[in-house]
Amino acid sequence: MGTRNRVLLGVAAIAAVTVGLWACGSTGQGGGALSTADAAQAVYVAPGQYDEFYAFMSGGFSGNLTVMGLPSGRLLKTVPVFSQFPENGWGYNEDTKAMLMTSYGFAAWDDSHHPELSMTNGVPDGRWIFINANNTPRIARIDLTEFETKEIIEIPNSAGNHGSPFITPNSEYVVATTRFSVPVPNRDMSISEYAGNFKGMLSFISANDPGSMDVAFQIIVPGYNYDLAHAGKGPSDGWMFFTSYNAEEAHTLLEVNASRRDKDFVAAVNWRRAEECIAQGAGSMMPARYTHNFVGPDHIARSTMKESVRVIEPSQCSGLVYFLPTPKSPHGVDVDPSGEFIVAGGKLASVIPVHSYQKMLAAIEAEQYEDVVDGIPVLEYDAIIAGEVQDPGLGPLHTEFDGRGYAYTTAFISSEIVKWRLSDFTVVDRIPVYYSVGHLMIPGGDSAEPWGKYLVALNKITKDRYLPTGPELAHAAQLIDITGDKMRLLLDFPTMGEPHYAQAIPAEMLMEKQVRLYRLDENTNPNATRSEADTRVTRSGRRVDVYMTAIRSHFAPDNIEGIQVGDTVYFHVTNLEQDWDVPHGFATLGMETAELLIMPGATRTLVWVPNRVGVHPFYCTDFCSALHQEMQGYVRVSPRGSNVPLAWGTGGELRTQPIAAQ
Ligand code: RUQ
Ligand code: CUA
Repeated sequence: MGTRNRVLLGVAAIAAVTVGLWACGSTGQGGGALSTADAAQAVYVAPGQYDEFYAFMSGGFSGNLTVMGLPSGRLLKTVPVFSQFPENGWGYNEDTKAMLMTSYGFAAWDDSHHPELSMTNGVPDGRWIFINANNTPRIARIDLTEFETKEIIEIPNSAGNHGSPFITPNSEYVVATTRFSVPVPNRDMSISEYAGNFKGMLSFISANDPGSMDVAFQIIVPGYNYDLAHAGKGPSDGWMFFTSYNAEEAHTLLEVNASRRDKDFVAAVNWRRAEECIAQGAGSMMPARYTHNFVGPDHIARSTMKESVRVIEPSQCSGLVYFLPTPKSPHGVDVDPSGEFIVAGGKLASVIPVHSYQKMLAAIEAEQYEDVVDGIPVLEYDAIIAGEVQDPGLGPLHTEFDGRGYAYTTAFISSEIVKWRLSDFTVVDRIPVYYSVGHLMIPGGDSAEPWGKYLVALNKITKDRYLPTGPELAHAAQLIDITGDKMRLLLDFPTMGEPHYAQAIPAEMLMEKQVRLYRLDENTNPNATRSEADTRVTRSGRRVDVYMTAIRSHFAPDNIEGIQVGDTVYFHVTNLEQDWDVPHGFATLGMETAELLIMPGATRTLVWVPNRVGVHPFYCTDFCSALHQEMQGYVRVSPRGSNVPLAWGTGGELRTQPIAAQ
């Protein structure tokens, strides 16, 4: 046996031991035996072949979205959303900086949790995907013909935008909940005055009209922690269900103080009723500053500030909100494909409670209330419960559906996926996952018509699953085949950041409509240069504008003189290519920002303030052609006040702008 084989065996042996250690509490059964060869076959995508699904994985604390292929688990793209992304200049260049503006100022980072595909008739339609920013509350819309973030709306009166951006069946709204209740309006007050003064907010954002995302209305609710949400569908279309915990209204050591009651609430909101009440004048406009950022047809992002938002109190609109008592500190709330069952994952509960939509309606009709809180009726638990899933694993969190009558719930503490039957709430299979699974994702698994072939477990803890890489390990996803009676583990694959949640859609729904290039004759960017003949450099006081083009394999101009230390130099670079997959990059020595990466036919602007005298090379950063290494240029930087005239050119004499004209 060669050394290499011995090493591999050694690694395998260690892995086997540590798996034993970390498979804490998993019940051991399940995971229908599958040979390695069978599993490999099931996930193998031959060279040149495509994956069956696009999977959109939230980037978690990377703030972005990653696109992976299923079943291969291959990384296809990172779409920057809420965090600056130096790889393509997102949030660094002049054209995209405005996307990261908030009412607090420029936010370079956020924490994204839940990608949600746009829907038509309760089924993902592949137009857009939305994703939330948790820290500075925002929702983004990403266009799925370009895989680019096009719009971001900030959510006022909110803090910790966790239960977001769950979508209604025809994309009328995406929602946002405040995980952290805060004073509304936010003001200087003692934290000890929490009870009664800190409020929750359930926000409905109109989503179906690109360029016009806005907070349609907010519903003010008691000061609990609002965690997750899902829309009703089919018969329950028109309702949105939100989990809450901390009905104790604790403001310190929630670990203990928010776990005292044995039930918290699912808030059921009748959003059609909200529309009626608003039409009749309910609610009022409250001053609130929040940004709306949008990339226009010229590919330039602009940020505008909104000044007010409509807020409704449940007492102003009867029949708007009901509380469904739910054990215990519920986390996920998921609605089955039929729209009848509302499944809540009680982190500390020993069963999975399944509420019935029909029973809920009947209980509302019969006024079967056990209490009323801040004008919100609390329905009787026994009147609305359809059933409880027994032995669901420890720490049930999230549930998705396969469209064939089964539900799949993650159990965080016992590290397993539990499969149960919707007809009788009986557990029929379970499979251990490695380790500590949060969300799971079945393509279309929260929709009216799941593509129930695969399940992806999104695990929080990796430990020994991959080659160790120092203290920080990539998060681990696991692909599971759910086509048979027994779930079968197929593949482990690493992910970027923390993919809290993911969604997936069949490849054929997106691949044909991908934009391959931007047409130069449709480039409306005011700084575009559509031909080399138009390239130029202008000075106005201390500001210099360089109108530059890039094409295989040169920049025009590629020699520039007459720049002075302390000038503000705008490089407006247009990529003249009209061919798929030929971006050019741009970077210059000593710049204090990220590169430009310019798609074919597009224009991007980079700002540089040279701070020392000398000749500064610039170059193309993306290997675009055989002569990519020749794709370079020089900027001469002279001392401030120098009499070197502004001059530029490519391949010949420099053209000069006389000093007098400068
Ligand atoms: S959740 S911590 Cu989606 Cu289970 Cu964010
Ligand atoms: Cu252009 Cu490399």
